[in-house]
Amino acid sequence: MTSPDRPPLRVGLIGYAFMGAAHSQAWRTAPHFFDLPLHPELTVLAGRDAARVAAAAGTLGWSSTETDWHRVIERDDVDLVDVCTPGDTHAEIAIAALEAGKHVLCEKPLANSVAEAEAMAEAAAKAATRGVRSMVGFTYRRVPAIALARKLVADGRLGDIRHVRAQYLQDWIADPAAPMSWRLEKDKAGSGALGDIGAHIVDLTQYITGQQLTGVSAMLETFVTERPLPASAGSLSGVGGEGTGTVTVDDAAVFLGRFTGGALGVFEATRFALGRKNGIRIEINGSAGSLAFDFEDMNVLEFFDGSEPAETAGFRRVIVTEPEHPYVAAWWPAGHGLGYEHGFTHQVVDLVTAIAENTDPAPSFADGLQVQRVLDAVERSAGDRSTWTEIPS
Ligand code: SOE
Repeated sequence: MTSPDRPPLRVGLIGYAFMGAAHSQAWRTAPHFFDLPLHPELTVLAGRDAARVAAAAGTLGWSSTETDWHRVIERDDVDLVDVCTPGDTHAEIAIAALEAGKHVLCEKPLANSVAEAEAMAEAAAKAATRGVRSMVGFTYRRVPAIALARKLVADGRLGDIRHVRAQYLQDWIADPAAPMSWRLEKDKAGSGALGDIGAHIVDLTQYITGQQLTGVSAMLETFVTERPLPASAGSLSGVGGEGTGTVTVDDAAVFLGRFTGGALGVFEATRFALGRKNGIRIEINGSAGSLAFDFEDMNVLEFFDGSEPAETAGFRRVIVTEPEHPYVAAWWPAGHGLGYEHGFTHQVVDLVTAIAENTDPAPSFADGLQVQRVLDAVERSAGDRSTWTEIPS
């Protein structure tokens, strides 16, 4: 529990859809379960539609509202700007906030292009010299089972890493009748499954292994190119009405990668894995052991210890709910488990702590830029058919 007499950290949130709601829950909850060095205050929520943002502020717990994000940055009762908008506005908002001396939390992927991400990382580095901090929102790093996976690799329990196998499987647009949304428009989202969910498995595999991707070979596919516009023209996505819209992003991305330590990577990010809802599956095979994770069973990490005698060797299910694991002691007794929203709360805990300690939070905008460079390499590789070897029929 954070004492109410801790110095305040006054937050301005921009955007109130799925991510805005998840971030609001985290800002509200973190001070009730963790003893934070600063006390977050939900000061202002910004959105374009006055009536909708006022209703959202009431639901999500924000004290005031603005209909222009510039006002959030101009207010002297805001210390931190939390960017939960589509990717086409991340750079403009985050850079303006940093230059105004506001700390920034920005949703992933950092930007819609490498050029934008470079400008954001440069602004963040400059701001850091003035004690202004920034973080990009790769929240799955903050699942205790992922922290354990990273620790096992760092402690050498897997030996030399040979294989990294990562999938992010969803199916929310597998039905061709699923309507258009901003996530399906390149000028708003930057890319489709690749940036939205592929970014997570790029960040996670690099975080767990401590290695970075040095090169990729890729394929992108758009299975459904026309979709019905949402019935209501005023939908949050900003598109709507009669007729159809054209999908201008990938529905699925598959790519091979090589890591700095020599490991081979196989990646798949798709919104067409019918039956899979939020299946982040990672398996890492090393010379001394292996591990496997599935977000749809997120409190468990499977671990194979290669030093076990053959008669008892096998993947064992570690239930990562003991208080020794990061964050867990603040929540429930062993075995009761955490959920999707806890990663966002842990993100707030680590960001607030870094700000109070005057240190740079991780993942930084530089980390977000590196992921953006991987996404860009995937898109360039997918567009280059010269490396594709046809099989004669
Ligand atoms: C995509 O549907 C999405 O909402 C991602 O944008 C989020 O980053 C992920 O946490 C859940 O799925």
